[in-house]
Amino acid sequence: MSGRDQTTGLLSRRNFVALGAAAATVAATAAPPHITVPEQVMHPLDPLTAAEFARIKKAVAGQPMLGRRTTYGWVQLHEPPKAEVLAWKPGKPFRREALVVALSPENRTAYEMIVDVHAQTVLSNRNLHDLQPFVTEDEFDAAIAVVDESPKVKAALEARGYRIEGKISDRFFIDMYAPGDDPALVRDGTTIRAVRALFADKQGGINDYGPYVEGLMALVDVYGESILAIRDFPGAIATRHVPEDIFSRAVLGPEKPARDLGISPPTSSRLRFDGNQVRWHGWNFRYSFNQREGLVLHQIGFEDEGRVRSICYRAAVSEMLVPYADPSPGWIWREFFDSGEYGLGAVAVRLRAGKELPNNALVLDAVLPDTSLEARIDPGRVFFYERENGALFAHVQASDKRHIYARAKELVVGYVTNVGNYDYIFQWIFRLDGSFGFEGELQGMILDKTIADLTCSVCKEEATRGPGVYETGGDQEFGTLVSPQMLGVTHQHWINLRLDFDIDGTANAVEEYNVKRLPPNPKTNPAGRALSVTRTVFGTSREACRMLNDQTNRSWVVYNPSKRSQIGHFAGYEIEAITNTFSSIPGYRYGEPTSFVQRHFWVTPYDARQFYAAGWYPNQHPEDYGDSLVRYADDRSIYDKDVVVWYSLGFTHVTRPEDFPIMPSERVGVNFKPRGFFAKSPALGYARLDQESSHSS
Ligand SMILES: [Cu+2]
Repeated sequence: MSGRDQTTGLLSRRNFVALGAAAATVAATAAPPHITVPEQVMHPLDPLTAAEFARIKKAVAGQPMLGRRTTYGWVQLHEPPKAEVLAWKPGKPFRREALVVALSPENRTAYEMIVDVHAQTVLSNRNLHDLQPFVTEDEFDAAIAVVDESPKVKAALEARGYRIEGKISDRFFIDMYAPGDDPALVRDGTTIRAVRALFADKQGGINDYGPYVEGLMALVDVYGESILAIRDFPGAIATRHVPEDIFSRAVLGPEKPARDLGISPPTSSRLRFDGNQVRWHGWNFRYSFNQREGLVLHQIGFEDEGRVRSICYRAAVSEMLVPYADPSPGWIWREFFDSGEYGLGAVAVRLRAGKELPNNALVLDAVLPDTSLEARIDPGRVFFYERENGALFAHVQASDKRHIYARAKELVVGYVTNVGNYDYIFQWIFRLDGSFGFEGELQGMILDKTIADLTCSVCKEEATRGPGVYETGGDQEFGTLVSPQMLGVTHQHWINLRLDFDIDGTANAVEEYNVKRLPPNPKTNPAGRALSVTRTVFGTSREACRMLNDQTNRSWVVYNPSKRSQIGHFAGYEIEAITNTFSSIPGYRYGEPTSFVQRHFWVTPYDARQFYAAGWYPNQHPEDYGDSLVRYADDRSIYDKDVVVWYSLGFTHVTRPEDFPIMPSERVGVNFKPRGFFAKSPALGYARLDQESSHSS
């Protein structure tokens, strides 16, 4: 985790344009011009602006516990209480507060402050003691410098046979991580804020992620700027050149032509922006971008018979977990909380229309603070594009060749977070039928373990003995050989989505649908395939910690128990799994911050402090850390209450040779479909009707 985007722009007033005006002027060219976020605060949920960051900086400057080396790791809008936002009317004043997390190396601790932005005062200040905010860019850079100058690290590398002329970083990519678990991280009962360095042999190539020096790691005391420990476990060395350089045509092979699908109408011409509010074919929502979560959608609603009906108050990726399957000492600590350890928005990078994105994409900048609390423009962080996705519906009446049809046009809104070797595109999909969804595109480079083997060992056995059952073993037990000496280690990716549903108001409920096959009966079920549906309405949060079950086609419906249609149905939205997996975290660990991956579905009553599935500070969390979803899911009622749904979306990555040196994108997703929300599908209005003429074939 250290490949960060360096293309941040300096902030100047001329860089700002009002988004609505600029969006209207985007021409149908392949590369739409750069469009920045609006500077004016128009709504209580708008992200902090450059002017506000300047006020926040002044507000915290006088805090006595801050020193010369203080940096600001995490600064974002502290959202007003939900009731205040819902009661607010345009033109009325509203509160502006910021969360400011300051790191104080002098005091070896961090502080969490709430700042009144208007009044320029600090409302509260909490010493975080043993809680560690996510690691900042500056801390990684400083730690790299410490490692690079360490004679002990150099000696450890040379002891493995490497010759190092000049600096360590001339030969090795010093790859930095949040440290995970390690006994060296706690001294006299106190947590030492640290990062962990690994070493990848560049082998003279451009790609940072060459073969790792297996088993060698350095822990760096971040506040002390010193080596805390060197972990040197036995491990193989890549004795040959590894064809991992993804920036080399010699590795990729000859370039193949790809047909350009042509320029679609620019998405910007179909979107209606009013500040950070977006409207598209009935959909109506706000967006913001922050360091922890990246993109956040607010107040998602749908226009139905002339008024916007609320569906979801807030939707964002609340946490990620990437647990690796290899139990050896070089890998056992690898259980990454990508949000709580790195900040998904802090490590987000730019995507470009006509390059990584379709050429009709609209790409917007974010304004985020740097570690000295100066605002900067992070270009191209949020994208919007329309795409075709097959049929919305279609029918041909065979008797007279009448057609009814519509194509499914979708709006895609997302961002990409670059957590070191992996690039995750997280995007929300809005559809004409009133459904929406979340998709993850998992991309980048898998983490490889260097081993001695040159060929697949289990394949050799299978080739010899034929049909039978085989287990992977030896050095290849926990991964797939993807290239000679390179083992792509098996792992999982878990994304937790937090969706604060407000279906036609805040008082909602949740029920589970299980499809039941009735027992065969000569009278009541003569063919044996009768199906009925069991509906279970949850009473408490604890009851609603649930797993998917494809044996019963399980799904969940969030609904408004006071809002029923003419035919008696509740207005609801159904959570429908597209892809998912089992959890590699075993049952005996239930209760830890990782537990959000041990159930796919969770419901909690709304609580203004519960935003993240592994809590606010999972990085180096202490043993008594109780701030996580598994603890939020208690005996409180979730019936006819303001409920929050948390959905864990997993992918088990049994790596393939084709994932090396760069993996083709893996897709994961979940859908949210109206169930009883509409009297009839809003898709019907898009129907086109015609009839084939008699002489057409
Ligand atoms: Cu993976």
